[in-house]
Amino acid sequence: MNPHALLLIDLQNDFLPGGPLGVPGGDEVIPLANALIDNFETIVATQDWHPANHGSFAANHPGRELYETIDLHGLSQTLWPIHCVQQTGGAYFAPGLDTRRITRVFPKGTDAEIDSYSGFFDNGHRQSTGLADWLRKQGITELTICGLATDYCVKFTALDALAEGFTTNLYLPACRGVNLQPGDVDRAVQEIVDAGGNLIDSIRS
Ligand code: VGL
Ligand code: ZN
Repeated sequence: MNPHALLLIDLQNDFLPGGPLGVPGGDEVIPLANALIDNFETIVATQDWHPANHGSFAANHPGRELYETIDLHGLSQTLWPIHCVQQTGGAYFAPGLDTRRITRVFPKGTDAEIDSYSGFFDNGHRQSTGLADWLRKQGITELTICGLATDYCVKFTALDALAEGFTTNLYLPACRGVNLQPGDVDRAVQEIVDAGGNLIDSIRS
């Protein structure tokens, strides 16, 4: 078994341009993700998968504004447009994504009370998705990560991957970010590098 797995982050319709949380250029990563898939044996995908009453949706906080930061049960929470509601089209993988060889999907953000940017843990590090244990059970020691959005779910997944001891590569050509504040994406990439992540711009499995 090849110990190097591909980790695809939130390649879902609602994060593509035109979606409620459309990431600029998000559609451009789909063909690059497909090319990566051809180079790996173990391919894991995360899926943002919220109940309709999720606490990260501005619409569930009357009087609050989109993109405002609130305190949600003790954690700082950005308020997002309604996105990736379970069993709705926006939560499904991008139609162009070659899902046939995805080994396993890890849903996240399923608890209405707490958001989950990382594919490994919720934002309070209270509950694990089981991803790290599953990877270790497969003999995986190295991850190449790409997807959406660089400054949220990709960033926190990569930081947790490093903290969990995985050799972590960020394939930047297939990452796009939100940049709510100018420079957020650049700062996210720097944080990943500072934590020990490798930036890669070519495929090496
Ligand atoms: C994401 C904001 C809210 C992401 C998910 O996939 O980066 N961002 N939910
Ligand atoms: Zn979300």
